Amino acid sequence: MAETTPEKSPCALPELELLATLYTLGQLDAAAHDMPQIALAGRSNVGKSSLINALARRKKLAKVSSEPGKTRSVNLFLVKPDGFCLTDLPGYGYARRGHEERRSWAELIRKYLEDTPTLKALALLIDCRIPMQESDRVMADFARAHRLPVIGVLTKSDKCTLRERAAQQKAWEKVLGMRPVCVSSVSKLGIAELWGLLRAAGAPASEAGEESE
Ligand SMILES: Nc1nc2c(ncn2[C@@H]2O[C@H](COP(=O)(O)OP(=O)(O)OP(=O)(O)O)[C@@H](O)[C@H]2O)c(=O)[nH]1
Ligand SMILES: [Mg+2]
Repeated sequence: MAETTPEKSPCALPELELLATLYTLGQLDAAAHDMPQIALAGRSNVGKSSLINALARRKKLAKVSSEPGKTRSVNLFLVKPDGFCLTDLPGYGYARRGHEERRSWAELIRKYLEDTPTLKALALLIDCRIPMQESDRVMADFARAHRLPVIGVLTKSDKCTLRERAAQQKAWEKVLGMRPVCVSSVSKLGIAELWGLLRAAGAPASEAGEESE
């Protein structure tokens, strides 16, 4: 009889495990920076936490809400067995939080992005349904200025027609220099393709074919 491994059979996609939840600049400083990391950045409510759950094939690993501003911390998820982290960041551009709270989130995001030497790439999540927003362009410029590779991700693609998706991909390709992948955390469109991009970008140096010391 053929040997089966049911728990691994649906796919060879990685598992995610919550490693750390960081609320303050001090906690960021104390966090281990010895692992390659890829950050998920995007406007509030774009679907970052839902995407973490879709990638993990779990419902409640990351907290999701229809209310913008749900994620208030920097959450590190270990990708197993690959050995890099996916980081769920608080969303930017949410006006209804108090000025002080928005300022401290922005500071947390900026510090994380600037002071994580092992940051390998930025997955920039953009709502497929809405026209290009200045805040997303600012984030793309920030990544370019810091020589951080960007993986463009068009979220909530289940809400868009094929024609709308193609138009958004074309428009964003000009800005990002790569064709963004269309995903849906509801239909799971593009999730396997995105895993391919994330794994290629997050692979520790030795696996990516670079010489290790
Ligand atoms: N139709 C559809 N809805 C989605 C998708 N992804 C997320 N949503 C919905 O969008 C809302 C926001 O999702 P979250 O994952 O919490 O968004 P977030 O970017 O983490 O938000 P913040 O933590 O506030 O920055 C929720 O109501 C989700 O159910 C998707 O692919 N398709
Ligand atoms: Mg969130």
